[in-house]
Amino acid sequence: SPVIRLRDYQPPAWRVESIELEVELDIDASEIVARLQLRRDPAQSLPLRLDGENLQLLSIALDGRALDAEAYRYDGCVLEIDGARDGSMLETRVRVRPAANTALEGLYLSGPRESGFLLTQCEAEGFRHITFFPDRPDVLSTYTVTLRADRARFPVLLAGGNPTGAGELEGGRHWARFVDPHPKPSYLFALVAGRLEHLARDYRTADGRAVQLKIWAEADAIGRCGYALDALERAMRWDEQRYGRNYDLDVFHVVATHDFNMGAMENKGLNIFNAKYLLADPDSTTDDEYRHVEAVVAHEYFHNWSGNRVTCRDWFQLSLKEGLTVFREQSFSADMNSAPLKRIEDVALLRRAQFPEDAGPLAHPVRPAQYSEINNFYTATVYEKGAELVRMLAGRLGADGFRRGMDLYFERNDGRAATLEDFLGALGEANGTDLLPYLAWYGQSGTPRLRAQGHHDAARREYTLKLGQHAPGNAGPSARTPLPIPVKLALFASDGRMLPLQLAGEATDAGSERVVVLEQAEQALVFTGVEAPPVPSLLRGFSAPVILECDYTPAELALLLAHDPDGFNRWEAGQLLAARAYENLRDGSTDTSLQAWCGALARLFADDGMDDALLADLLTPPGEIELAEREGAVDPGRIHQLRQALQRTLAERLGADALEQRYRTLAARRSIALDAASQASRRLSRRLLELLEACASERALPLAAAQYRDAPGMTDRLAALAVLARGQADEGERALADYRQRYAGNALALDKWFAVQAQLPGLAALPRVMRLEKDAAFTLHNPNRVQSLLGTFVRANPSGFHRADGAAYRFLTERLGELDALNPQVAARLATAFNGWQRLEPGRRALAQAAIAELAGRAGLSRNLGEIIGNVLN
Ligand code: HT7
Ligand code: ZN
Repeated sequence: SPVIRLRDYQPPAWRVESIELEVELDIDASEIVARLQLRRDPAQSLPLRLDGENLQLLSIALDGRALDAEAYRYDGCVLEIDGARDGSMLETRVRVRPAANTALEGLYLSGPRESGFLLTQCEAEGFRHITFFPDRPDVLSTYTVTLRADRARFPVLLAGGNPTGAGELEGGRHWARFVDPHPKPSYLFALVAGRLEHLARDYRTADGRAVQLKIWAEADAIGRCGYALDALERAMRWDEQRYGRNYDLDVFHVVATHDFNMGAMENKGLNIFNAKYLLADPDSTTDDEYRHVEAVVAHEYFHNWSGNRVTCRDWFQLSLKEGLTVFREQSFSADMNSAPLKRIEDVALLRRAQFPEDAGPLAHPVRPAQYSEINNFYTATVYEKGAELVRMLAGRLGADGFRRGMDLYFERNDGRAATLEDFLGALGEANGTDLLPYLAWYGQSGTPRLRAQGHHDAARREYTLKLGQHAPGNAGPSARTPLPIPVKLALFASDGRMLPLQLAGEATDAGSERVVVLEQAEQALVFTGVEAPPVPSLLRGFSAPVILECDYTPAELALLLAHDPDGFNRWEAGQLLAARAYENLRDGSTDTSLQAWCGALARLFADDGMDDALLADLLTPPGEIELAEREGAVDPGRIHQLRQALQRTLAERLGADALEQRYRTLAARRSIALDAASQASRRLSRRLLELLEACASERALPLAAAQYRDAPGMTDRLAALAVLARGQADEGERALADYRQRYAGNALALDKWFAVQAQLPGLAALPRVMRLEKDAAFTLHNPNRVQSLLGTFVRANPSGFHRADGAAYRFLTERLGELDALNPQVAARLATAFNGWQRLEPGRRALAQAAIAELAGRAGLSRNLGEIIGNVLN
């Protein structure tokens, strides 16, 4: 399939000033009339070419005259039309088949045909599945949309924009019209039609606009939309206060669907959400999920400015909207919850999802240079690493400078399709500084390494910190120039005090924390007035997305773990120490990391002043995926066993009695309250139960059984279920059966039932997954269900998926074949589980390679799956 390259970008030869859409909605066959007001770029002479896929062309007219068959050509992808001029009006009429659309791209049916509703998904290139159009983000048009449908079957008709009229038609049909005055690209178009209920709230923007907020869901779910509505209001206020951004239409609709390929979609005025990120109630939603709902609601809302008002020139600039919006979402969540915990969560995700992506055959720059299927580039690199790059820029400019830069960016690019250069240019110009050196971060793949080495000169009372950077092997040719790497740092005395920082040659001291931007390959910092060898705390708050190489001793890490007031770096020191402790167990090496880690945590465990949630995170060693990143020849089964042994050692050091006692104290105050302290207490209680499971499962299992029975909400219930399921006794099966029955009608809760079992470690996992596929509730047609069972198994259960006999590799390729025929986007995402196979130990590597090669050799793979499998294999 053709490769699209950034360097080949050409502005559109034809633009569409305005579009009028008339849609006759029906489950099996909907008809769409589109009238495009065309503008030709006088500098180009290309014929009019419109994208269109899976469209049955019914009629076509140019400037009011039906076109002869010779005047246009349609090859199934592109419609080429002769005779169009600047100012021409093109009218097409097409038919599409929503109920047969299993790819969930374009116009499709969510739910059963008798009761489900119709909706659209257009990003990235779904609009071409609805009508003929230049389906690229730099063609911005105003939209007038008229929907018509049977009133009884489709009582609610929605499209993005302000409602301008509605009425009855003959034969029980009705219509509704929407006008969106803000020019937008086609990927932001949306419509929804069906039997939906809503929850409404009046909102007044800071600049005085009265807005109706409406959340729509099916009748059985509307009672679970209140939390999202509150979150939306918080997000709108926050964007006004933090960025001075106001909402700009009279209505803002949000719709929940159970059938969605991604998390949510920021269509102008009509956001559509995967129900998983919108519905929430204590009985079926965990604390983590509540926070995700708040974050995703905010993320999609924030896109109204970072994405919609200022959109992307082309899909290579995807991180311009996604990295920026993730950063905005992260800042919002940090403000609404705990900032250090949020930072820990975000960095843990980066390490779990983005670092492995960046280290393997799917690595690509935040701004890729080429793709064959754009849907494959909605990646952790574009989103999460992209957000880290914005965070570095924001840190570099400071809060006021960043706000000034963002104001200029929005002002200058409002109503435009922009580039990353526009973004860096505005941020820099507003601050009288050149940020273009940061562009290098966007153009290279791989995670850079930062090397730090300290030397103390007692006689001179000086501490010299040498910093150096090097690009990883896969960074590409642009990696020869050094990157600007902001290193936030502090120095600690051996008693845990932070030292004042005085750089040689600088007049004033700069407090006890500062940011140094490493701009060369190497740089030495000399701190004066340092009496004794200090312990450096580097990259505080994870100030740059790099891998730090620093030869800390176990005692130095233990000191940071005990004293660093930067919550993130404290956790980081614990993670490093835990990784070293893991190596102690793995290699039988004799350094003192294991004792240092356990000892430091035992002291924190006994410290009454510790925050429960931070303590829970500190008591959690790096996950199996992160540990695998540090290995040469990966044996996931052994990593699992060693990590279990590490947890057992820690748990024994803390003591089963102490764990149980603390657990019981927390259990006695169980509630469903969502305040920070209640969430923190549930988080710690879960961790303590797991540690008890590791060292004394005979004591943990009865506690888990009682917790499952008495849990006031899903957080406690699911935590207990996971422990019971791992315990494998009858009690576990009984709890699973009870849960299955209790939540039979609740799709999101059932997803968790599948996921808990898909995570059971080792050889038991594959047969369990295959048995679960036969459950009446399992289907390959629903992306959430596929993710909960198959996605969890292949991506979050390394010891289960990477069985030594390779059976799970063949299982996955079989399912990928079936899934690809239904939904190529979902198949391609699942296939990324093969990423990293080259680093497996030889036996598994050969089996994985054989399975992937067999799949790659099959005829008829989609472009989505074909590209991922082709890249993974190489
Ligand atoms: N901007 C949205 C991306 C999205 C998407 C992309 C491809 C296929 C289906 C999709 N659904 C949503 C999500 C976001 O980042 O806000
Ligand atoms: Zn987004």
